[in-house]
Amino acid sequence: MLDTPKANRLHIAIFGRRNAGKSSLINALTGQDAALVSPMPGTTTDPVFKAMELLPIGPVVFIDTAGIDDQGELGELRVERTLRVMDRTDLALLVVSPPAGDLSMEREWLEGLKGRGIPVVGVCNKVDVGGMDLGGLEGELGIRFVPVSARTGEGIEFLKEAIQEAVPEGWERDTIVGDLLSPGQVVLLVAPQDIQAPKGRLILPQVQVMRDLLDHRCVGVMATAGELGVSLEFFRRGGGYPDLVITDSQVFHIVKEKLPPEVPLTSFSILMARYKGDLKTLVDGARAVMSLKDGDRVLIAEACTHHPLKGDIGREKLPQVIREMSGAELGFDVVAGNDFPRELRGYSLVVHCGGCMLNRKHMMSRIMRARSHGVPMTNYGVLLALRSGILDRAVGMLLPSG
Ligand SMILES: Nc1nc2c(ncn2[C@@H]2O[C@H](COP(=O)(O)OP(=O)(O)O)[C@@H](O)[C@H]2O)c(=O)[nH]1
Ligand code: SF4
Ligand SMILES: [Mg+2]
Repeated sequence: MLDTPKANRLHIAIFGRRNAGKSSLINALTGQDAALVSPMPGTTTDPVFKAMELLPIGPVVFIDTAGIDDQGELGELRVERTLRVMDRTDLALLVVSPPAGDLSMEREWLEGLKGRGIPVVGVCNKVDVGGMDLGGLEGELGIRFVPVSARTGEGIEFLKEAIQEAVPEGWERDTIVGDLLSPGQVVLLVAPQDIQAPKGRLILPQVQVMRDLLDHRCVGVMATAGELGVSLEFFRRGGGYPDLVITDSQVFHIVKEKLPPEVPLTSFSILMARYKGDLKTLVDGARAVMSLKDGDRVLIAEACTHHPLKGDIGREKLPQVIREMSGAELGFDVVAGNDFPRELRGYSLVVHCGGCMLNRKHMMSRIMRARSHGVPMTNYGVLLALRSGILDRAVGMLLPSG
């Protein structure tokens, strides 16, 4: 992801007066100490663009608008600079910290941002020192403010959730696997031996992966598990192995047996979990199943409303799997469609469906809500990968180790 070109990163501009805590906030959000010491008086006060990873949202560029609140003879220059920043902003944070005092500058920024249709997340910083009337602030400026402390980290997960919810449509991760490959690399896709429904077609993840490979000028070769030997023989004649193998989870074990451990191997469902959500959160969530205790409640969430079928995965199969894996007596709630609860804190785990009908933004909002409530979250595919013992290998090349 570090290779994401700057232009493809979400640009988050941070507006706030000097000392509101803009630089500290960048550090708190990214967990890095990379932000910028306040500029010395007299040096340039041009906005600083910093490409960073905002986990788990993804690659972003923070625009630190240091010095943009300068008054006086710099007035005209300030307006000019502000406009230049706003032209490049996808999402804005408006930071206020005590004592709030006169809010004319904040109002001016807010008007400019709203006029451009840029979503704004209000941040009330330095809650550790107190002295801020949050309701009054929200009333004055007409937007919601998330109370945080960049110093102690309080509220930072809630702020990430608010940022994720404000991310404009269209800012979805737009690659499934192509970002891991270079043009010209060859990928072997493996389907189960007896390809099931739908007749005469491939299923959506297979089609999407193939399209993504082509978009990234990679070569996709596809076979069923039955023809795996022949396919690998084909590669061997060329002197090697595929650069990556992506298999259906059902035949993961067969594929794994035939591939040397150094050949990268993953599954369609793991790639889709990464594409739709945050793979690390989902993998950690799956592992949290092992620490469930008697009496814990688990939320199972499906994005579609359909009649529960007998043996339905969400209502019967999955609770059984989770009971077996954890060895605990658990309570289950199942929700479907838009009924994903606002409050998740009563749960010890959330298991979501693959979310093929949700866009990434929607799925990420749900993941961020679970994170800010401190509740582990996983999905069916990742959980089943853990149970069948394929998770470690399947996520090996997709997650930084550790
Ligand atoms: N108590 C407290 N101090 C903070 C907090 N955030 C920033 N500060 C302090 O406020 C001052 C200005 O912070 P800085 O990030 O440089 O503000 P900027 O000018 O908006 O970039 C520094 O002394 C920070 O240590 C916070 O959450 N709580
Ligand atoms: S996995 Fe897809 S089809 Fe199934 S409930 Fe979730 S969104 Fe709907
Ligand atoms: Mg600063």
